[in-house]
Amino acid sequence: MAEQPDIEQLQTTLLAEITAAGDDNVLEQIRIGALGKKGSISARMKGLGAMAPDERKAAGQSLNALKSVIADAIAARRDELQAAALEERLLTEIVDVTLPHRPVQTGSIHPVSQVWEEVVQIFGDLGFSVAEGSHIESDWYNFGALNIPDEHPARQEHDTFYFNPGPDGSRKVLRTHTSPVQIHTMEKSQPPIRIIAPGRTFRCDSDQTHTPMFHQIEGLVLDETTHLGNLKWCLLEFCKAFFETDEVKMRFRSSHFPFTEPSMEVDINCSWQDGQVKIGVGDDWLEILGSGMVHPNVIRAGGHDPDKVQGFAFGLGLDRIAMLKYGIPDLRAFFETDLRWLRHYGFSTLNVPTLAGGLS
Ligand code: 2U9
Repeated sequence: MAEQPDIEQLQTTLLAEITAAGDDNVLEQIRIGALGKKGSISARMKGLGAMAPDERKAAGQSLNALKSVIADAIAARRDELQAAALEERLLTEIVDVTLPHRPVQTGSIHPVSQVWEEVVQIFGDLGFSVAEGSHIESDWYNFGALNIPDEHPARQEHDTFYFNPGPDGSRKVLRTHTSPVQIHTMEKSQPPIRIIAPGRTFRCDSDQTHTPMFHQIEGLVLDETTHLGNLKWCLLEFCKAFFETDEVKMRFRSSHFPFTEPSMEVDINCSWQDGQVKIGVGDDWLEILGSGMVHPNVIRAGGHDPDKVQGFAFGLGLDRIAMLKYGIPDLRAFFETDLRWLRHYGFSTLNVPTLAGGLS
């Protein structure tokens, strides 16, 4: 429809350029050069104002027609180029679905979760069930029922996080050990009781070997006949299974806890080489847990008669035994949520620890 020779010429040139454009960038340059604000067609549009009315009308129509011819040609060429590019990709990017897949980076299990599950498996096999409870407890369940009265030095040792006092003046606490779980269990069940209580515990303490939140597993056995010999056997079986060695030796050292009498701390034999600890070999000793026969006052606080029932209890730090078993040097890294650390020390999600299939 271009009637003026100049416009005809411009159309011919632009169409030739468009046909020759080999990619999207070149096409875009042509579009800007013709239809952009300072483009060849726009420049001619601006010249219309200086023309006589008749001349302006004819030239305006021609320029508008040129504009749409060029815009259509650019769009058509763009479609052609895209179709060609797709065709080329389809020919080159062939997927061989029979090839083995690339390994996918998946999440991993935190060492504490792994060790938690391992300990649950071992004690499950020994006939223990798992009991859990609240992180927030009353003073009675965290201290009083465990034979830790007001003014008892153990209260200071526990570095307790206290909540603000309630309307009755009493203050709740973040549990400093999982022991309240055992008291609640004693209150609502009849012996024989055989439970472990794994969970988070809290103490207002932070340095190289302490974090304000840490993990414990405690155990409780209560029936009419359970004695210290049963305690020793049970803990020996646990250590052998956990450290995956039959060689481990144990040493029971007399100790003191308010909730057990007699009380014993338990060491296992180990050796140190180049700063690395090996369990079950060597003549050094390493403390791994605390234990004892449940104190009569605690049995009474749980609603039972210490003249009729007796039993043992123990407690161990999950973070600590995870470090020992898996050679993790720094406790604080456990809680830094560093993905590189987790990928290094973490465990496969598909490797669920079982005694039959292997723990680790
Ligand atoms: C009840 C009766 C008795 C739980 C016990 C320990 C010994 C012990 C420490 C180990 C390392 C805590 O994480 S740690 O610092 N625990 O030494 N715990 S006996 O005794 C109980 C608990 C509940 C009803």
